[in-house]
Amino acid sequence: MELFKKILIANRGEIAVRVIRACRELGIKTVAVYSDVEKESLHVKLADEAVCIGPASSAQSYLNIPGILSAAEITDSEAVHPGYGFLSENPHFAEACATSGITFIGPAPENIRVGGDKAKARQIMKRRGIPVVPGSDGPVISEELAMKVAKKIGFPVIIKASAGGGGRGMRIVNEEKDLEHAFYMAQREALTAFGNGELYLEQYIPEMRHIEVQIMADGRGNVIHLGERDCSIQRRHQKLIEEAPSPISTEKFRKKIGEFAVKAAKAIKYRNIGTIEFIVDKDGNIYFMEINTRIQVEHPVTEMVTGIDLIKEQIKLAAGFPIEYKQHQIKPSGHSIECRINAEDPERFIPSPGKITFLSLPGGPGVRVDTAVYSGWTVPLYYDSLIAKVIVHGKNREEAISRMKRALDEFIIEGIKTTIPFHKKVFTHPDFLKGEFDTGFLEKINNSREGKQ
Ligand code: MV4
Repeated sequence: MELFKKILIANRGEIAVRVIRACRELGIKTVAVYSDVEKESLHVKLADEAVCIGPASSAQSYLNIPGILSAAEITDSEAVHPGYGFLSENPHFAEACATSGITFIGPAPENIRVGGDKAKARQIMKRRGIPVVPGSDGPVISEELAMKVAKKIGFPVIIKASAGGGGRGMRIVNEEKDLEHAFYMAQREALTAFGNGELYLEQYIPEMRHIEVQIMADGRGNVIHLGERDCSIQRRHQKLIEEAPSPISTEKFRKKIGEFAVKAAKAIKYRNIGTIEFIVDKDGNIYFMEINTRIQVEHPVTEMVTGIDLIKEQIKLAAGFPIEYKQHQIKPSGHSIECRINAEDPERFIPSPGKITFLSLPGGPGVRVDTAVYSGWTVPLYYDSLIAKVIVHGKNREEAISRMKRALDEFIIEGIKTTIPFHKKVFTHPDFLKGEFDTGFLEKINNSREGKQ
């Protein structure tokens, strides 16, 4: 078996640069694709070749399947890495790559389909004996069925979209009289956002933590997990800070959640790397939530504590190599935290694109910055506002926190607004420092701040 000679990266920004770095280390040539407004972007400068695939709008460039496949064909690329977002979880794209004789670096189209059908994934896991939050068995096809299920499990309940993500089509329902309206609102929202109005229902778990497990599967029956990440610090369903291990984790907890994750991956005959997301309630009960069938933004925290390069692993798995680790060899060491730095107003979280007039990045012991920005580059307004990820590693959580505070202080970014001041505030909050938080943390600290004014 051989690795690929050349890979096309069907993405932009920091993840495109991250993939180029892995390819370089593996001796693989790289092809960047870019839109009209990204000629001067770093992924274009760092790749061995670059192909313009269309105008600024994502729909006509980074989401343009025929354009990307043509670029792969004219450059003799053997494989395509989709990064995250864009076409990374599009089963049609994975299939179209295969049809064109190009390896899609990711899971099988069938794996992507299950990941995108959250009601079905839940049903599969429930039947396999993996704990799920009490709720519907598969989709709720009518408001009447939703009411029947809700009465059985008790209020509050949460209605979620089968095709969901990003909180769209999601409704918390506190009492019986609100269910009918919420059901139709959620259905309409899901239909508008995803072209699919299918819904499912779960008991609402207050004070939940979002904890996910990185898994790796080689399609030969070998599945291992690389430990958990705690992604509970979210705002409007956008993760802002992630860490590994979870502050609530123990060896026993990791073994348990890890075994659930491996079982979930085996249940759908998963291959390549992926993430199993769980809800953990305040008593530590673990429930399957969903499967993410891509490399995730927060993958570096797992890399920092395991020493494993997840992008290289993705590439090797896609080329057909078996996993070269045994579960017992995976021992997370120390603690890692990531802050997502967005080009946004830190108070109101509205985008702040524009020219970066001066840039100086943090460094030093235990600090990693994944970014595609440079002094003089203009942040385009067309794409998501993530401009850098700062990832720290320390021997324990305390050291990781002190390194993150230092790194945040070292950043100098002039010309645009960023969320760095927001992160600095979080890193002084006593509950965050104690590791005592849940997915409601940011709303809570915001409300208490407003309450004082
Ligand atoms: C939940 C939940 C409570 N119970 N599921 C799912 C996606 C993630 N971004 C938030 N999700 C939640 N799922 C059950 N069974 C609470 C959340 C949740 C949330 C839901 C609605 C509005 C705001 C929220 C903020 C954090 C977490």
